[in-house]
Amino acid sequence: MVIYVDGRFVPKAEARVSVFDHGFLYGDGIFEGLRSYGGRVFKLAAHVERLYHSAKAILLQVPMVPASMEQAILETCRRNQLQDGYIRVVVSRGEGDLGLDPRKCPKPTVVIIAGGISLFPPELYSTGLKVITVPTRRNISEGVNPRIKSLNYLNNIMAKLEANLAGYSEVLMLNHEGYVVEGTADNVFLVDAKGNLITPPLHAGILEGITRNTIMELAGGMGMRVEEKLFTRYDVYVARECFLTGTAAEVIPVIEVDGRMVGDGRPGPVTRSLMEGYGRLAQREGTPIY
Ligand code: PXG
Repeated sequence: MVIYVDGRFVPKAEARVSVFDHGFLYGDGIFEGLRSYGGRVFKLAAHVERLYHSAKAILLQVPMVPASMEQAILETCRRNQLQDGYIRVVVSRGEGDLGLDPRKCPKPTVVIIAGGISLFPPELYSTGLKVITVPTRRNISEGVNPRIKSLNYLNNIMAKLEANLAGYSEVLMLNHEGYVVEGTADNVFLVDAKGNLITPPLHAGILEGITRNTIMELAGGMGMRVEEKLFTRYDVYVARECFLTGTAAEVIPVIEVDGRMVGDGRPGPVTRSLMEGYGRLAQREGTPIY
């Protein structure tokens, strides 16, 4: 495996960043996670655009234009002969001193890793996930806005730890007002009693997931009514179906929340057709690596 580090391709064992890098010292940086399917990078332009938006929000100047970033991602995939894989792009504030002043970091660090994926076990896609809600709330938008895909994932990791302590592997996170907003690395959808697809709006304090946008388009194309609106745990308990979406997880059914069975406790028909539709799209679309 070779890794892109600041414009050079280096073997995995030699890929290093400084212990003075503010990405390491303070989580001062941003990232993206992409997938490739059959030698094509899925939603490349959308991920690169979100990376630059995250950078802008934290006043970080990525040291290349977006078109060069796309090329660097594709070149990293080529050098690793990637077919079906997971790609991580990280841009940090760079090396500075031990104070947190970003002015001491003259050069951002750019790392691109093209490798394998660690997914939910395949059987969970047919049986569905059991999740809980936890005490840790999603960051408020007036703090580190959840729309920024920052290197600060402690908020989500705390929620994951609480789930793990209770014997679960995924959670539904609530925002500071108690609305259901996200998984730890996934967006959330419901199918309500009328058969409408519902997902929290961006102003609830969520990452604008690229899979989320794809699923909303796909569902619209299948003639479903899609609404972005706030919902509570109660709405999830009485929903017909619930699922999570994300680049790594794709579409994964949720069949139990806080001990309440969702629907009949099995992945529902809407979830299953969206899982299928997403899979087909991912195999068909994407920027060719080769
Ligand atoms: N919400 C949060 C908080 C996320 O971190 C998503 C939603 C889904 O977004 P996309 O654009 O992927 O549909 C994410 C995804 C991983 C991984 O390896 C994914 C994310 C973060 C860390 C790891 O699955 N972000």
